[in-house]
Amino acid sequence: MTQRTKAFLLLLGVALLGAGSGAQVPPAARPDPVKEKRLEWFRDVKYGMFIHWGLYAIPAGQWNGTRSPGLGEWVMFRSRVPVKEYEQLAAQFNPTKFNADEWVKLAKEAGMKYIVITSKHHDGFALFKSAASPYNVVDATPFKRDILKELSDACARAGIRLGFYYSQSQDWHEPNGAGNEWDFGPDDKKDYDRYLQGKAEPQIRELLTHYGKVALIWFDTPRMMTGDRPHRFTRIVRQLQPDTLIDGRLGAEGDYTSTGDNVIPPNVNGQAWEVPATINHTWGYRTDDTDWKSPGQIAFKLIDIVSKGGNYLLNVGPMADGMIPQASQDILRTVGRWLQVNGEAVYGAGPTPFGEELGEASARGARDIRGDALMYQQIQWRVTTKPGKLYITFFDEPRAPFALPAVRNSLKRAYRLADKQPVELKMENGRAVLNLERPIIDPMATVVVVEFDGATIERTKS
Ligand code: FHN
Repeated sequence: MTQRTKAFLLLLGVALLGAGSGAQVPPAARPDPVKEKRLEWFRDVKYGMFIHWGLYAIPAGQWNGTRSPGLGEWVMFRSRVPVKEYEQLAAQFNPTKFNADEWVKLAKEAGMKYIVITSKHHDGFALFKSAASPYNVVDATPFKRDILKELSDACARAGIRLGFYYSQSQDWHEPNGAGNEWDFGPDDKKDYDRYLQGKAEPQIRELLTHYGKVALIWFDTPRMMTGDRPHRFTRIVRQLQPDTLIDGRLGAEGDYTSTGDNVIPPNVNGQAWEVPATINHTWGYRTDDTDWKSPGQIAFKLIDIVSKGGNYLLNVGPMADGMIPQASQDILRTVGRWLQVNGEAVYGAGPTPFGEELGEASARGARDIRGDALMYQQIQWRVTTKPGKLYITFFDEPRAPFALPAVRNSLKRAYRLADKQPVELKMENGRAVLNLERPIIDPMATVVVVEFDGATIERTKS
């Protein structure tokens, strides 16, 4: 990939964690043992599948023959479609090619360890049977099948964790939900608690009651989440399923931090966090967005995130017939094949003990508009760790010999993870150096394992 071979430097803002439209609320500084226990699986899995699916897959980025710019799932808002018109899409929703087992199989082949699906997005339409609102897939569509039930059963069969995205604040279908000011007037004149108590809170109860063990609830865009409102959701979650995680966009402290959409923080962060990200540019399907990230870009982002201590929640936007776009499937499976061979460097791996490979602060002390230092990102190599092992992933053929940062531990041996072939490792001027055979084994990403004495790396003081 030319980006990598040229080894160019990207300018990135520091402290992006928490930036972006929906992101917020860093967790408390002092570790809470109950929360840490809840988070154990989340810290290990590293890579999940986000699914944005709903009525918006039918117009797929157009309204009445006119292109509706922006995110596919925002078509109702962008084109100011009246509720009475938009809700007619429900009568057309008949995804006969939907097969929950196929979706779960794809996630597994992709190497993804958890799935999060939109149970109700901002348009207010629920992909599950709900007594709280008839605007749902079972009661309002010819399809009549409970998508979440089928998906949760398929996940249980395959042993993969399932979480539910739920738009708690914005609901453009409801007179008192946030966001729809073209049908219902200004948000500040609405009886918002009436909406919360009449639809959102009961639906969260339904999600936590009818679909088995729920891995997490992924709240989003916390508008008007003041006073006791977010805490009412927390209480429902904790009461019904105490192990269910709450993301970082409820409007009160959750279990982990959600970064801004597609925002990868520049440095290591020890708190639990997750990057929600698109595989093209939209979340919900749109016919005209075919600008897919390559498998190499996805692999880089995944390892970059893991090397900083986070999780990557990568989105697919199924089409109206229930199929996940073929391009998404192909990209995910290519990364999945790489993970089958190199997954040891990812799953359950800790962050880099170094940091110099991530980049460096701008020498001129440049700052972004929030006053944070800007950083030049390096993209040649990343490091992840397990006790006694360093995993060095090269995205470019490194200069030979490749000198590791100086450490106190004695280094025992080095080998390629993919085929276990030894890599020459020797000491030169007090630094360990690797001599990799050329060309490197996998130009997408080659992992070299370096085994060392002791459980963790101790840096040499400079
Ligand atoms: O408005 C939503 C958007 O449609 C999408 O669901 C993303 C996913 O993180 N969240 C909001 C914007 O941040």
